[in-house]
Amino acid sequence: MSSTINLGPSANPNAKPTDFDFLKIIGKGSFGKVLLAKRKSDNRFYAVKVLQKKTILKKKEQSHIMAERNVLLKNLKHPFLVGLHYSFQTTEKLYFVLDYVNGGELFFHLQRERAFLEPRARFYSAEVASAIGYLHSQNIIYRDLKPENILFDSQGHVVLTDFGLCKEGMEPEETTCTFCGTPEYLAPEVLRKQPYDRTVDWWCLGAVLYEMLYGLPPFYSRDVSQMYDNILNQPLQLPGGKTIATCDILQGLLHKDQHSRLGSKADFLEIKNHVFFSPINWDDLYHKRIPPPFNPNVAGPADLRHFDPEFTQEDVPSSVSRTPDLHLGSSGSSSAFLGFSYAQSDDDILS
Ligand code: ISQ
Repeated sequence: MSSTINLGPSANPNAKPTDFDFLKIIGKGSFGKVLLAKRKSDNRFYAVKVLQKKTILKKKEQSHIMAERNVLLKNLKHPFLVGLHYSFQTTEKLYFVLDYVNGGELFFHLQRERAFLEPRARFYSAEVASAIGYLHSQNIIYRDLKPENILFDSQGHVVLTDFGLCKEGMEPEETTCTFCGTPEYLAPEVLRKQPYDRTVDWWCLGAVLYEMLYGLPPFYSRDVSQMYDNILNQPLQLPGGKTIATCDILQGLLHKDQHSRLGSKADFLEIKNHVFFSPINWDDLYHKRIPPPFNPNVAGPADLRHFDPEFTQEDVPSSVSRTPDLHLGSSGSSSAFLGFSYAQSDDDILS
């Protein structure tokens, strides 16, 4: 029933779930779980993302389409994208061995402080923009930028997770609630179910920036249907106290018409060159030569202090570690579509 999936260059045919001790659930998305795991061979910590194959292979006969979009076959690597060490599969599940990032969610820190001052919001939004610009250069639309996908590493640099998810081929896992966690930032064209392009990511960047500066998402209402109506029909409100440059970039990124939105003509270049980012040296930013404005102060790799206890108190389901299904290597794989991507990590020898 379950077919072997082409995991691309990250596939490690020798790896298996019993290589790890699965310790805690540290994240839950609509497509699977992320577990804190300790690799037995070297006692190092990793974030292991586990996906059910059946949720990805939505329809049995879909595997031939979208070869071009199989982002797993791309070698993605960027300083602000979570690094993928390797991947493997069993008959039922896919495992992605990722960097364990323990500085906490950006929005965990934002909630504690209510809002960030402009220089701090500028630094984080620049790192996010840099990662989005890179994904676009690889013909990948993030689409799903949302608060819980923006993490900090131990030094306080941004790390994006869950990029390159191609929604069309995927359905949420039944066991996880689609509406758990913070709702994503929905661009008007996404809400209207109209065709979208890379400019959705610049809308989402605007939404993140707005929330960092004001403490609430743009067009916010406690009533979700009112919020959707606000996104579609109400003009953007920019309460006082912000600079002209800040107001201008927010208006540009949060333009309802995707064709007039900042980034619609020259993509990342337009964002890079906006006056709001004039204090940013983009080359220094990329090379992490700009000191982060805040240090997450983590004790060590096992330090879970910045993770929501809702996740960290939960037990790891035995199905993840028990391996009831036969272990599969990467040979003879069908090139089943898998719209999922991670950046390749530096320090790994594959296979
Ligand atoms: C890495 N470290 C911590 C949490 C994570 C959540 C999702 C993907 C990767 C992660």
